[in-house]
Amino acid sequence: MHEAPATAQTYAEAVLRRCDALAACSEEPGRITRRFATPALAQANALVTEWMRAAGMAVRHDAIGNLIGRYEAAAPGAPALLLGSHLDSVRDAGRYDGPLGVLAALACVARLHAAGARLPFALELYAFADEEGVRYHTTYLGSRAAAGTFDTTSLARADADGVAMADAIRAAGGDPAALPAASRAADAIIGYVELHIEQGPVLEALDLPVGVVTAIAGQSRVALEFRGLAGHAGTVPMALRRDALCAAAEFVLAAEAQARATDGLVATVGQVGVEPGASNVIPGAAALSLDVRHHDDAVRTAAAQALQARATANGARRGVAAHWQPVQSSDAVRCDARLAELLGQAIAAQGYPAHALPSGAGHDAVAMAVIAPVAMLFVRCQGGISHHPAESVAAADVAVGIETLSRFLGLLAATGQGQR
Ligand code: HGY
Ligand code: MN
Ligand code: MN
Repeated sequence: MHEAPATAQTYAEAVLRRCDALAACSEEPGRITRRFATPALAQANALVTEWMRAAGMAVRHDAIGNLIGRYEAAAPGAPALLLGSHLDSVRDAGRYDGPLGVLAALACVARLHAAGARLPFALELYAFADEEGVRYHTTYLGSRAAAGTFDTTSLARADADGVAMADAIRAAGGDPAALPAASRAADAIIGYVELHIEQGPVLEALDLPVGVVTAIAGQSRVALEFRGLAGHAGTVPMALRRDALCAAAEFVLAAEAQARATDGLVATVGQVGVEPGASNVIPGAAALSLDVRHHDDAVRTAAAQALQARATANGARRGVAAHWQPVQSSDAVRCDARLAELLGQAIAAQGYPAHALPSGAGHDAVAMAVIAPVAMLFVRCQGGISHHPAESVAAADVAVGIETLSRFLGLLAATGQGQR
């Protein structure tokens, strides 16, 4: 008897089981940490390779280590729609930020494969190798390589263990010299579409399973170091100190105050390092990371400039030098209205309102927007929690995400055949 095609719910439950399997691919026992070009990421890639092949995809890696599955079009020579998300993670991560987008898109391909169906365009599914930028503090390494915007000067960056990026890429089986070949020709691409957990509270507050992303906030990442003078904690009078950590602490609170006072601005100091780091020594140096974001690039850059001036002034008052080193900056990206409209139609066809919302989080779509129109579909996550092991999604919401993406592919195939 012909089995009824599996429902979106069935695929969603399988996707969640696969997210659990990927969660075991970690550098750290008992928690999820899967950085760029590590054996843990290679382990995850091996699992996803199997799953891609089972869905009828031809699988390859590119020079930076992105995993790419291709599902052929009905006819040869057709352009491709790119789907994807990332498999790298932050430290002590949740299991859905990245993998859910890769595996939900893969479920849509598996549905086509199970039905023996082909679209008028090919599907290429990217499992990007580095979106978070945890190992080298430069985000979107994988998607920048695909977009042809990879900054080759970052190949010399060293990680916390002193391993240069170029060496890490080679050790993971990639080839820094072949990075130009990883970039995709824009004229052969219809667009890039990414499903991702919302990582925020809006969909849950509206009691909606999915939403369409309108734009992705721009972000500035800075390495900031305060250099004062180490000294004896017991003998240096307070008035004579050049305490680098006090200058840094004052800056952290100033950044928070500036963000609280500016609508839509967020500023975060996520990393702090103190030298020499002994309890009876006045800190001579304090290193901070700074992450500033806003959906309006002018507001973001003005805020970063004001914070740089604040760091210098605070430091000068304390006899502490402030060294401000921009690490990376990515402008805000608007999602493509036509693709977003089709996502909205796919949502509405299931009886849900097509709620549109901006993304405060960065995504590989930011990098891919250089070579293709991009669209994103958010899936509700419990409490909006992310970058945390408590990250969680409901299978029913993932099912709506898969159904929406599947319907979107049909609409794109029917409306102008998805030609750019
Ligand atoms: O930091 C971000 O916004 C993303 O999770 N990489
Ligand atoms: Mn992500
Ligand atoms: Mn993330």
